[in-house]
Amino acid sequence: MIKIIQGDITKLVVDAIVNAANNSLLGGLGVDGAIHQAAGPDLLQECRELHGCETGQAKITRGYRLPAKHVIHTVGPVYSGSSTDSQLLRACYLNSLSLAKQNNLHSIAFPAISTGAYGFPAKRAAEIAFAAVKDWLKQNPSAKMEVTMCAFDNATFQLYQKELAK
Ligand code: AR6
Repeated sequence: MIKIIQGDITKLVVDAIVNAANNSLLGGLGVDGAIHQAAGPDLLQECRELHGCETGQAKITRGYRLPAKHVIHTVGPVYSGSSTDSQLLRACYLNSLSLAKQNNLHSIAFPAISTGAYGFPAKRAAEIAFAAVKDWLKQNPSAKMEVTMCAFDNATFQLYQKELAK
């Protein structure tokens, strides 16, 4: 099942929220900064032990002071206009969902990965995100995964409404 909301992902009560991180996994601005701020310093300490993350891959930590039990850290592509951008963005969604399933989680919330500092055009990113999630849910019905697509700004929320209606 896919739900959409507009708001702050750090407030969501789910098994895992996804962080749009960078390769270092040592924090940053945007949603990454908000998640580390809300989770507290123990999150950074656990992230240090992960030794970074490749673009398109995902790693899991606990959620610490967040209402979410876990954080799945994924690294979106820095938008360059090449076709690998789309493949890597799709991989972020698929790998995060598979990691959630492997950890027996049943609810996950995603921010609009790569559409802030990393410059991915929001409309194309929304299309890729929804196609990836829909494909994964179709292929993994036994996971009983509840997916929340969290838009921060109203423009992204409107794109998500259109994608959900498709
Ligand atoms: N809840 C939900 N979405 C949010 C929140 C929030 N609290 N805050 C921002 N967004 P960005 P990226 C939205 O830049 O493009 C960091 O420095 C935001 O409006 O956070 O993947 C990392 O360390 C946008 O729609 O992530 C990396 O260096 C979306 O989250 C780099 O930025 C993604 O914007 C990653 O860039």
